[in-house]
Amino acid sequence: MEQTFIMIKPDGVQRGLVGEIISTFEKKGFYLKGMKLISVERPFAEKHYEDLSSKPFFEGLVEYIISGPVVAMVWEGKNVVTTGRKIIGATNPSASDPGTIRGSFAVEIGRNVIHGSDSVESAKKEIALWFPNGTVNWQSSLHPWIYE
Ligand code: RTP
Repeated sequence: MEQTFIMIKPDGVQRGLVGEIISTFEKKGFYLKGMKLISVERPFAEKHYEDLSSKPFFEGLVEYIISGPVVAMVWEGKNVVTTGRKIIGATNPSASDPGTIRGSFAVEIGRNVIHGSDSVESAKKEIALWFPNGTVNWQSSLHPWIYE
């Protein structure tokens, strides 16, 4: 089953949105496969965002991510990468649809509460980076009222 990497950024943690975000993914029908509250160091944040290193906002982005603890999670389910991005909403909250996480809770692109992998390939890379020892080994029984 497909997996994605979701991170609640420091603003989401500080604003008390952790429970609501987890609840949104749970209620959708996805399964939580890994989770930790963690403060990351600068080199780690730079590694996570290495594809954006040439962007003018890179330094500010890294400062933002290391400014407080984040909640790193692995979620599993059918099409979880694409659907997870839809639940999160567009990168810039001014363009995020109402009802999405960013559309409901964010104003600024540089304080947009949450990250979600943009492809299955990036999800694999990000999960390996954030959970180098793997995730908890448990098998969720697929809910027959959610998965046919
Ligand atoms: P994310 O990786 O956080 O899920 O975001 P994304 O794919 O929707 O957007 P991406 O282009 O990969 O940018 C990563 C994060 O960088 C910050 N950003 N700031 N100031 C700016 O113009 C700007 N552009 C992007 C955002 O926090 C974005 O989520």
